[in-house]
Amino acid sequence: MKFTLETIARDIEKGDRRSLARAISIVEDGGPESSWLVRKLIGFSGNAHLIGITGSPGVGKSTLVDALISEIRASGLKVGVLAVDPTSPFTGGAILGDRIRMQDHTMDKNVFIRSMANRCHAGGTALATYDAVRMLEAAGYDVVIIETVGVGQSELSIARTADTTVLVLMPGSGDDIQAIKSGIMEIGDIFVVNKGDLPGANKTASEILATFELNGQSRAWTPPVEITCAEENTGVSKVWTDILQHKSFLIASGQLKERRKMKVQAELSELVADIARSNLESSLETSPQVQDLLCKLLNQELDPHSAAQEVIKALFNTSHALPPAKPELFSSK
Ligand SMILES: Nc1nc2c(ncn2[C@@H]2O[C@H](COP(=O)(O)OP(=O)(O)OP(=O)(O)O)[C@@H](O)[C@H]2O)c(=O)[nH]1
Ligand SMILES: [Mg+2]
Repeated sequence: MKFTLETIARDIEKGDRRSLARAISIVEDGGPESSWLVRKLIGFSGNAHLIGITGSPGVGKSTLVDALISEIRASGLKVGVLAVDPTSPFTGGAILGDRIRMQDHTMDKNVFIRSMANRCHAGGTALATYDAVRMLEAAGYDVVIIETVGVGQSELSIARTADTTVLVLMPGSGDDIQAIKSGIMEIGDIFVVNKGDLPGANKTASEILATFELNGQSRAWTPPVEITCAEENTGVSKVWTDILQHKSFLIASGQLKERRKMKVQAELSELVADIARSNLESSLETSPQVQDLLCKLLNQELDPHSAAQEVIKALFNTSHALPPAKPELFSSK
């Protein structure tokens, strides 16, 4: 079946779910069609509150998201969920699990849940996530939840796409507490100790609070620490209230603008690095100038530091001409 990029863009604005799903696949693939869609819909983006839910594997993020969806829907808002796992190729089961767990909401036309495919490099997933969020915003979603596993570099870059980041732990998450202490995990605006039905939840919550004192800084926003049992929907409404309060705080303090500025900055530098990388890869093969540099490097006529400077000059002096998108004849997969 043939679809045009024009009809996809038009139908997204009307909130059509099939077009939205197609658009997200397109931005996942990247390329000129993706750029075309983003350019077309950019004016409709920027309006959703973005919530990042992150934490180690199995702490109950998806279960919490599922419970949060109900809270968000009860307040009449449209909610989109992107489940992203950039690190592991072995998450098929977990992602399927997410879908099964969240199936209560599949009949609700104001809930859109989507797993983001694993991409070959870290920047790819983050970049695709930014654009997938834009598609959801263009389709009128008020809240977008981004679920990511873990606390590594690529997850952090995804966490940075969020306005409010919720860090989920569970009783006995000693390694996570260490990570918070050492500053690796200083990304939580709200902390949740899930599986509050298991022993040790209060202890874990106090340990998190103790790390705030350890860090010592007086912050304008003190992250609340909630204990939940997502499976039984206990404590989840408190988390939603915290998220709303954090949003108000971000707006009132001017931090929302600041965070979004950092975000576009991060996106721009990732995008430029991405383009530079692919330009470099193709010019390594084809550019006579680069071939000449390689030759000089090989013969020790030039040092690699100077060669890199030359390549950068060459890469940034040539404009990266996008191949044209085919808006009329796009064939959906
Ligand atoms: N006891 C208890 N178990 C829970 C609770 N919430 C979730 N679980 C269970 O914990 C397991 C993992 O839950 P998920 O929601 O898939 O966790 P996750 O963090 O999304 O996992 P990944 O996406 O694989 O990292 C499942 O078996 C859930 O049923 C809870 O509040 N209490
Ligand atoms: Mg999950």
